[in-house]
Amino acid sequence: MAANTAGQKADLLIYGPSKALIENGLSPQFATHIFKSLEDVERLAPDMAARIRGVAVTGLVQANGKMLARFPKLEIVSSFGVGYDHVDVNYAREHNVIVTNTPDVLTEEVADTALGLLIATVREFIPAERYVREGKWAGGNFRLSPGSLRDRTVGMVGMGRIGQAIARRLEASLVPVVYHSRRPAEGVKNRHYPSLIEMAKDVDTLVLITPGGASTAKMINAEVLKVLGPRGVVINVARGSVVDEEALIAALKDGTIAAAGLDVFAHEPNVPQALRDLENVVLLPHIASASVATRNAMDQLVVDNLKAWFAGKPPLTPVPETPFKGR
Ligand code: NAP
Ligand code: 8YV
Repeated sequence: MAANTAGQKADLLIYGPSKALIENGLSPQFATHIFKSLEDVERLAPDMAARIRGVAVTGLVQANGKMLARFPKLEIVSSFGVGYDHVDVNYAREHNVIVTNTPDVLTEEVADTALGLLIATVREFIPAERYVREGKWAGGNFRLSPGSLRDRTVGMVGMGRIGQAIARRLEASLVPVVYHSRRPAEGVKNRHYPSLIEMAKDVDTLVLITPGGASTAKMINAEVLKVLGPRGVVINVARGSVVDEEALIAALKDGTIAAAGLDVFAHEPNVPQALRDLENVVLLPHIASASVATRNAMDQLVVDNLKAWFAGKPPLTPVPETPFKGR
């Protein structure tokens, strides 16, 4: 319940970047304690930590087992973002803590970004735009792009909610799509490759949209890039950890692949100088879901999961590792 039998409001930790919608959404009903970083949380007094029953994680800040263990009465972690590799779900499961994320409300926005990033990368929109700004057009037309979507086959790495939304867009653009994931996706008719390397041999474009974490770490490595080949394009809207960044930089430099479009990086917000120096890569600052409307919907879902839980209802969007099994 949002209040205990003595009528006291439940104590919640709001952890991560400032979010007015989350703070204002929770503060009327809960006793909220706002901490921005792991270092801040470590300074939280033990008697206060002992009262915390819920955590709102407002961005990509680490909620590891050591941090969560500070809260012995913790019941729920409501995390912003559909990806939750920054939350220790093993700790949560072992301690009967529910973790929720924000699926679905961002799916179409992220898919839009993926398609835009692919087209910008293949058709060289960024240098073309710079050409106009720099007043060079009057001196002659911009070069023809060597790349085109017309002759490409996309191999999706991940074919979940967002992967399928990207595939729909590609197919509407008459681009053939196949995919790799550990199991065939239910109801999806595109060809499934159980082996990533076999798929990379058959396609020239990879669109990455898996979770981060141990099972996908550096799955796009030098071997995958080599078989993708010199026409190869890699679009990453998943997590930076999914790509071996060093191997990608080397492959972009020596022509092992043609180009990449990246929304995510291994050590955000730091992007290696070697990547920033390359012309054949389009770099975005992790903005795939970053429109006002979509981010508001994600913030609201963080709030609504906590409200539902403390009203005695099931959480709205628990992650598969911590399913709701009743109270
Ligand atoms: P989802 O519905 O859970 O789909 C995940 C897909 O990845 C599934 O097809 C899954 O299939 C596959 N997958 C998982 N682990 C894998 C592995 N080890 N090897 C191969 N495939 C694997 O999730 P979603 O809603 O589409 O979101 C996907 C991810 O996109 C998020 O977790 C997040 O990391 C990323 N994302 C990024 C942004 C951004 O701002 N750039 C925004 C939203 C989401 P199997 O389980 O059968 O393998
Ligand atoms: C967010 C994301 O930008 O949902 C995800 O998994 O990566 C993005 O939508 C991210 O959570 C940053 O806070």
